[in-house]
Amino acid sequence: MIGHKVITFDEVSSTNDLAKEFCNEVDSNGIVILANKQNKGRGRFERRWHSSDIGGVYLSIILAATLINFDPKLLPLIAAYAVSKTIEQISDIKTFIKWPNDVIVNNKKVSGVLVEKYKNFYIVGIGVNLNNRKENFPIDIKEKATSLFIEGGKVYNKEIFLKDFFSSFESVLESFNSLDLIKEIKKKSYTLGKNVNIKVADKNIFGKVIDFANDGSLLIESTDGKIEYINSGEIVDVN
Ligand code: BT5
Repeated sequence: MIGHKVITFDEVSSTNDLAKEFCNEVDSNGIVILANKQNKGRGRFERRWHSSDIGGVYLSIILAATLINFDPKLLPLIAAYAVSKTIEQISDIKTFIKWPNDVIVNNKKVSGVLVEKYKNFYIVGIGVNLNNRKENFPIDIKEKATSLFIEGGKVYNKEIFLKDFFSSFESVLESFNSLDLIKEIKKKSYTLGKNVNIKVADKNIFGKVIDFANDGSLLIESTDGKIEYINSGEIVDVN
C-alpha cells in the first residue's frame, strides 16, 4: 500500500537520495519519504528543483521493481496523472499533463516527477507546488512556475492532498491498464495536436504530437512527414 509508512523529515538534501536508505526493509514497497524542505532538490538531468518553500510537497515513493507489471517507463506519466487527478479532486483548478513528467496549470509548471532506479526498486520523486508563494520562487522560474495557492487563492491542506494522492496513485497501479491510462493522458495532454520542438539527446525534433504509445512514448509527425517514437526527451517549445 502506498504510504503505509510515511517518514517525515524537516529538511533533507533530496528525498530521492534519502529513500535509498529505506530500500532494504522488508516492507520497503510503498514507503514514502516526505520532507518540509530540500536543500538539494533535483530534477532530471541534474537540474535543480526549487524546494525551500515549506508550502511545497516534496516526497519520494519506493516501489519494488518486482511488483511492477507494466513498462516502468510509464511511471513518470502515472505519477503526473495521479498528481493532476488529485489537484482536480481538491480544487477547481484545471490541470494538464506535459509529457513526460510535468503537471501544468495555466501554462505554468505546478509539479514535476523524477523517477530513478536503485537496486531492485524504483524511487518515484514528486514535487508539487501546493502552497508556495510567488515571492519565494527564484527569479529564473518565477514566470514559468505556479502553485495551487497562487491559482486557487487559498491554502490547501497538505494531509488531504497526500491522502488523495496516495489513493489515486495506488488505484492506477492496482488496476493498471495501459489503454485506459493512455486515453486519460490524452484527455489531459498539454501537447496533443500541437506543434512542438523536442530536444532528444543533442538534437531537436520539430513536429506535431499525434499520439502516445502504450509504453508512454510520444508519437510525433515530424515536419518532414516521418513518424517518430520518442521515449525520452524534453519538450522545449509548444505552439
Ligand atoms: C522535474 O525535473 O520536473 C522533476 C522534479 C522532481 C522533484 C522531486 S521533489 C521530491 C524528489 N526529490 C528530489 O530531489 N526530486 C524529486 P525537470 O523536468 O528536469 O524540471 C526541472 C526544471 O523545472 C528546472 O530546471 C526549473 O526550470 C523548473 N523548476 C524547478 N523548481 C521548480 C518548482 N518548484 N516549480 C516549478 N518548476 C520548477
